[in-house]
Amino acid sequence: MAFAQFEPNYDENKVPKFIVPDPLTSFDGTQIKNTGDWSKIRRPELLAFFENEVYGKVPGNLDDISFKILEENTNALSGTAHIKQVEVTLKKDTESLSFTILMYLPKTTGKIPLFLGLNFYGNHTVTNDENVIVSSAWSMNNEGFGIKDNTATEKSRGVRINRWDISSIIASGMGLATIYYGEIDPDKNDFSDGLHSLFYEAGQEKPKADEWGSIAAWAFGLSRAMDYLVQDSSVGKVIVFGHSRLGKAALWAGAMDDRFAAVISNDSGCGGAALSKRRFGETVGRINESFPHWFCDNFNVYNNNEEALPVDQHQLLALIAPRPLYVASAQEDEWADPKGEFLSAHYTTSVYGLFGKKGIGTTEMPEVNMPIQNTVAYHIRTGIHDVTDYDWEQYIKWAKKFVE
Ligand code: GTR
Repeated sequence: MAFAQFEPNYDENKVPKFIVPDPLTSFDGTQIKNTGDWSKIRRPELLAFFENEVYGKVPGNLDDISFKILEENTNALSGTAHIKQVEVTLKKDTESLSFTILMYLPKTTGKIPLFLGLNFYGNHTVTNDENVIVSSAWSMNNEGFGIKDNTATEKSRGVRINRWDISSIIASGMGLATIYYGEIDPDKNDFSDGLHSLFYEAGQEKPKADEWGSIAAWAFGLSRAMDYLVQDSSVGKVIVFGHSRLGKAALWAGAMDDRFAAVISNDSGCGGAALSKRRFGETVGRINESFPHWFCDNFNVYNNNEEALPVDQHQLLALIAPRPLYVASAQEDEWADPKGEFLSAHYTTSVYGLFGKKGIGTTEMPEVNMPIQNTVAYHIRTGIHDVTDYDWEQYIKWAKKFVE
């Protein structure tokens, strides 16, 4: 069935009626009344569901991981920041894969809290600094960014500065670590390259139905970056951040790996923060048709069949509890269903409540540009699907409450 032929629904009156699966009722009907039962019964079964039916599981363990500092400069950003480029190499049998973490740290002493996020076009696109290495990994063609033949060049240096407010992050006393997602797994429906191929059995050409798609591979990359960050003595708490498809990856990384102190989803939409059962904007069928490599093949069962899902995305978000969680939307980003993102954050409240943490009690969406910043935070800003200085301003303000 070609889901792309269906007109996406943007009419609130046409949202189907559905029951929001209760985070505190287990699949066999057991009521979850305390954090012990949440951690022992409910959380593991939800995590297993998302692992086997949505994002797919990692099929094995690496043999080795190693880190190499490629560049270090204590006088970056006109002398205000310390920059590091660290190569992470993953090994499995005879195969290996490397990606580079670009880090900007304020020149302060002590452990620096930082945001860790994947970027879409290469580390060199988030800065004008000429020392930042231009990735040689597969890149999405983009004429405006001077990327053709899937190869990045000098021309794309700095083209995504607008999405990474590094100077405000540094001025706040926090740092930024970023990685080009294409170095972990190229974003195309082809499983011959990237992380997946390291784990194949003899003769295998693509992951099995319950094995990882690209989102889970990007999330795995974030966790391997975390393996480095936890042993870097200058790094404190790490907040995993992501926009759009990379917001989906940040959420999955945060759910799987509790070393991430907090999680930020910026406009992550379908398969991210938004409730699938609302079928508003992008739907499960649409996303699986447009991006067949993002989720595991088992997720196709729910194409145009969201009512059959025994879970919804608020339960992915709840897996992050009791750690701080920020969900953000943009007013003009209807494709990502801002209301579905908001409600999803709201429906985690009972789980955060078990831990004595404050979620979002109301089902009423806040006005635009009026953030709610509890342990669970939410804002909808004016504008389009993007990451803006306004978004960073909110994330920094919120993060400062718990990182020190
Ligand atoms: C869109 C996709 C969304 C979102 C977005 C992005 O085409 O339908 O789910 O992930 O791409 O990553 O920018």
